[in-house]
Amino acid sequence: MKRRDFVKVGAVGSTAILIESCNPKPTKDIQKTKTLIKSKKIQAISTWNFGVDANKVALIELKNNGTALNAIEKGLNTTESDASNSSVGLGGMPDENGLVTLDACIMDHEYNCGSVSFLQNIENPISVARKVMETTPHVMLSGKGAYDFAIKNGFTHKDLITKESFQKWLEWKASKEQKYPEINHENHDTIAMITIDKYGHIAAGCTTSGWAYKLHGRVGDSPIIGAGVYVDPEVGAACATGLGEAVIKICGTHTVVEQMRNGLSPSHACKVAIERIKKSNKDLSGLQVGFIAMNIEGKHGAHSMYSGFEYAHEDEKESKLIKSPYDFEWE
Ligand code: SD4
Repeated sequence: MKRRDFVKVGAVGSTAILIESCNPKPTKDIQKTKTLIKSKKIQAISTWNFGVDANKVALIELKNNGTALNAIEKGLNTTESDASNSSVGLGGMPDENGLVTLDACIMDHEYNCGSVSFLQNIENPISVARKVMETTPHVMLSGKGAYDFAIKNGFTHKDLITKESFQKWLEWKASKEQKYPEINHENHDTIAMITIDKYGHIAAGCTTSGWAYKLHGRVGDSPIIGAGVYVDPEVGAACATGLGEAVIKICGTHTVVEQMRNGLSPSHACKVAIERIKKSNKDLSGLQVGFIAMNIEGKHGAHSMYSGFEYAHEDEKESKLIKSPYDFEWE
């Protein structure tokens, strides 16, 4: 063998070894996780008071033996298509240019996830996110690419701004200061949901038009896996709402899930993430963030920075709105 050939073989050989050590052969560990889910009690939790209606739709799906993932999609579609809700999908508050730009993501019990960001003119971004997850090798599509993908997959182009939100935007545009509205209990955006189905599978998702009057092109935490939503079938799931910039900085929902892995209850885990947000932001005024979480035993909880955050819970017995524990009073 010539030296040149040896170098060639050697290089290929070492690359092969390197690739193998970076990507060890799949073990049975992932399969093990499927049996770790302890609760088969069907239930849904979701953010804010509009979560009540979304949970209802999710529970119908779950009662009909539907999957946790279908329940997430159908539940969140309800809020997206509700024009009276000014913060998700149709009727969502626009950005500074008067354009409604949407973020959404979805994740199942096998670490599969899909997401869209900065998507315009599509009413149901959570369904597009699911399509990304199920039909492409990617996790996230953005902007025009996400829109083209949606149209190619049968979604229809729709004008999402309503007369009311356009009027409010005109008033904001005419105002001297053009300040961003604070995200609080009167002015909130995201619907995020966690479900468990009768097979003991857990799933989560969220969908939003984001921060009203944001800079054109701004993307929040909601389409970012580990920030707006995270699911680990060995542990549980978490979702975030509130000021996305603060959530991204601490990988919010991943942080919550890791705290549950360490043995904390869902609400305690959410509280730890809020503590991190306190540490990582000098100015906490108006910085509302709320987390919801559910573990694989089906226990759920929440914690927020300020008062006013609530989440909806529904199982086969009842539907209720639960006030989240918080650290500061919203004044
Ligand atoms: C965002 N987290 O775009 C979203 C907004 C939100 O309640 O959740 N508001 O930053």
